[in-house]
Amino acid sequence: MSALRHDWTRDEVLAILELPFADLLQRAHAVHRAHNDANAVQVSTLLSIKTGGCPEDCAYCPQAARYSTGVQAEKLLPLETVLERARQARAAGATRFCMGAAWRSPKDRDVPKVAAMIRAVRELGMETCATLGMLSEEQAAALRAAGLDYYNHNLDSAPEFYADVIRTRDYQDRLDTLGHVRKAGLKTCCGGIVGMGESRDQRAGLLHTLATLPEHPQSVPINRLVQVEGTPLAGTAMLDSFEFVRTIATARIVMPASMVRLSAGRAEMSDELQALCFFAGANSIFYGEKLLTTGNPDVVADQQLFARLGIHAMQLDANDSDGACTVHASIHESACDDAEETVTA
Ligand code: SAM
Ligand code: DTB
Ligand code: SF4
Repeated sequence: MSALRHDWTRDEVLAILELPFADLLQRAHAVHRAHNDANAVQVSTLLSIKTGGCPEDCAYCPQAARYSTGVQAEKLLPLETVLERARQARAAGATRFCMGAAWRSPKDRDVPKVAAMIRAVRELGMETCATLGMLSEEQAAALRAAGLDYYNHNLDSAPEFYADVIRTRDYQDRLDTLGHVRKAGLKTCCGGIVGMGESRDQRAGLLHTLATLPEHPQSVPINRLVQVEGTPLAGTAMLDSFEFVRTIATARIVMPASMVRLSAGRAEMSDELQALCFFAGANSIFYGEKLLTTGNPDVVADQQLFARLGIHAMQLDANDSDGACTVHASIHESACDDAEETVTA
């Protein structure tokens, strides 16, 4: 097993991203096997606990109030609703529950409400993740005290491309929040979006920044832009699928022990493309018909895909998440039952 490196140069990362496709995949898969179970994929469910009306200007985002995207602003969901959705997600085989809020940053009065959600979801034995915008040190500590496992805060793009996408807060704000999250003892979930019109060199720049943070983010979501009518990035040229796989493979090579999450954009991906992403080292997906506001593949399609690929849903380690988590139903068994008919049909 190779040691983790934090001294990657941007040129090295670009050189990996540019390898001949077969060489890149071979290398990424070897790294993946050395560090992870190559046939296990974690199943996470995402819930928007506070939708729309966001004051920020992220050019990709359907929840920014300033763009007309048809997303209606809603208040923070009640605890019982969140808990019910977490129970449903667990029953469907998810081991991780991620709560997202369309905030620039949480108000201090919101933190105890979200903390109560985290506590309740964790009592179900699920790993928890939250993404609520920028956090102060105190807010990060309060979420950790409630039992939060991961905090998601993406860098989104290379430093030099960032201002083409977001103007209402800068890259350093994001790095500062990540520092507060690490200081509180939370695991970081930090990645970005590709397909926003950035160059290959800028995709290398994003991966380089992630891989040279003081710690590799334990979780690295790679999103392919979901183009939503009304956002400034709607109509951007679609990223080549092989380029997307290259991004996943490079993330796996430079951050070998991190969870690399095949995140937004799966609804527009073929099964074959997703299979290549898993081979290249992706080991988590969002499961369930919706991401935050946009669509995701349906659950049966995902179960069948896992069965056809011989992939099983990753179980939580009882030692992880401070021992609070138990083993849950795998979607693999039900997927295999379905697969008898599906695969042989
Ligand atoms: N408001 C908080 C924030 O921005 O940090 C949390 C929620 S925000 C929706 C979480 C992440 O979703 C963003 O950082 C971005 O990476 C991703 N995202 C949002 N809209 C997307 C889209 N249309 N396509 C792909 N990823 C998207
Ligand atoms: C992340 O990197 N991707 C997820 C999660 N973190 C919160 C969000 C994807 C959102 C896609 C657009 C939407 O559904 O609104
Ligand atoms: Fe707001 Fe987050 Fe969307 Fe940006 S990505 S507009 S901060 S919800």
